[in-house]
Amino acid sequence: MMHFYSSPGSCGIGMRILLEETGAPFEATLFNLAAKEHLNDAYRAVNPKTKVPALVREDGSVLTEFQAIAFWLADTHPEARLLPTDAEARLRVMEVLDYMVGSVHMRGFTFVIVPGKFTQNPDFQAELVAHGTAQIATGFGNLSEMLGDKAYLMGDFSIADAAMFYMTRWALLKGIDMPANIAAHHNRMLERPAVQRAIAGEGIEVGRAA
Ligand SMILES: N[C@@H](CCC(=O)N[C@@H](CS)C(=O)NCC(=O)O)C(=O)O
Repeated sequence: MMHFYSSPGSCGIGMRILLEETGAPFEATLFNLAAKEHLNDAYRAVNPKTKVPALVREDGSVLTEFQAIAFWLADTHPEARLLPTDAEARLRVMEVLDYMVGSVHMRGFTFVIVPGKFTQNPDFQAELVAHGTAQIATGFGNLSEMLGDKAYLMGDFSIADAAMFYMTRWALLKGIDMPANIAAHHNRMLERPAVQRAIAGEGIEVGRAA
């Protein structure tokens, strides 16, 4: 059986949603990142990058990085319809996923949520939070344009929506404003049974957007 490594409250919720969407059986190990539970030798042997999410597949091989795991899950579970089949549309999914993970998450939310990873100086931390907050505003602005009046980023649900959900959850927790269509996307995601199972599995609270 596959083994999923995550942490409640992390970006791992996005991947767990996709696992639940496939219906594939998996076991999970959940780390408390703040307590540095993921920085142990056993997990270093699984994922030397010591990040979550990571997925150990049935054959024992390990996949890391959100985009890679998501594309693999989608391609190996075509019946779950997590990715368009058209080459151009798949490329657009890759494009928006990379933007969300590489820019909005890494250059935005990371600075807002864990500025203490970068500096112990409270003034510098405040600058990082301000910088991250501005990056998130730009990011949500661009994502709002991409979403438009569609139900999901690509029209139909895809792996990209799971990534946006982990960030809309963080935005709610941090009191960060979201454009109305992004807030509606968050609430729409909450209606999906796979999202509800993933939230229960990670044991987290997820609010509705106003
Ligand atoms: N590029 C990685 C990023 C994953 C990542 O940054 N995960 C965070 C949680 S949201 C993490 O593992 N943090 C623990 C740490 O940095 O020690 C991906 O796309 O999966």
